[in-house]
Amino acid sequence: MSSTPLLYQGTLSSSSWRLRIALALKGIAYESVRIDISRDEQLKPEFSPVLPARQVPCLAIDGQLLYQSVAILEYLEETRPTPRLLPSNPAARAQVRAVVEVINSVIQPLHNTPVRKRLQAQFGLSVEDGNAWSRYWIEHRFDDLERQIQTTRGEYCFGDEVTLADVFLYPQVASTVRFDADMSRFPNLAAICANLRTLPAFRDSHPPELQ
Ligand SMILES: N[C@@H](CCC(=O)N[C@@H](CS)C(=O)NCC(=O)O)C(=O)O
Repeated sequence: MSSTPLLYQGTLSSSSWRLRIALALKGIAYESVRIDISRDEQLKPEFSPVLPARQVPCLAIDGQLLYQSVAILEYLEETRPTPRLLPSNPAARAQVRAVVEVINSVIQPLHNTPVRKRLQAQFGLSVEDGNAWSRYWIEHRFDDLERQIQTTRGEYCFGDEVTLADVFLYPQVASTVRFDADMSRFPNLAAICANLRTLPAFRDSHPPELQ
């Protein structure tokens, strides 16, 4: 395995986007392989040795293959702690991880491409109906995030230091344009993302399709 980290990432994949941001923030140089989820390339036999869960992202680093973005980001945080993306205070760390979990486990699975394709195949939904279904869940959960972050935010989700909460929020919000979510309902989330976009690690992380 090469000593340069290798990121297996998906076109338009918000989970992969989190890693691009964190790798840039931590100054880790890497190479990457792009996998087209819309064409189900993650299911190709040639990728099965490197995508254990047949999902992206996966990161080959330090002689091992890691998958699941939360696990990968925690690994990077432990092995390359500068700059810190998790606060040192345990209560603050739990708050950051809670936002991470809402985005990772509650929101993203409900707009994952194969989930929307399954709605079409099993229930005969149109692409537009599938997008509307995802949009409903995104906006429903953004209502909660908007309220929570109102009390913790500064420039970013938690005060004026970038944390993993921002690393997860930014791609989630930026991807949401694909589902026509009404961001005017979420002024705190929108303002935080505008602030994040001034930072090169966030600004330069967009996939070509979502500049
Ligand atoms: N919780 C996982 C989510 C991974 C995930 O859902 N990845 C999507 C792209 S964002 C994917 O690979 N979709 C194809 C599939 O599920 O078959 C992570 O954070 O790594």
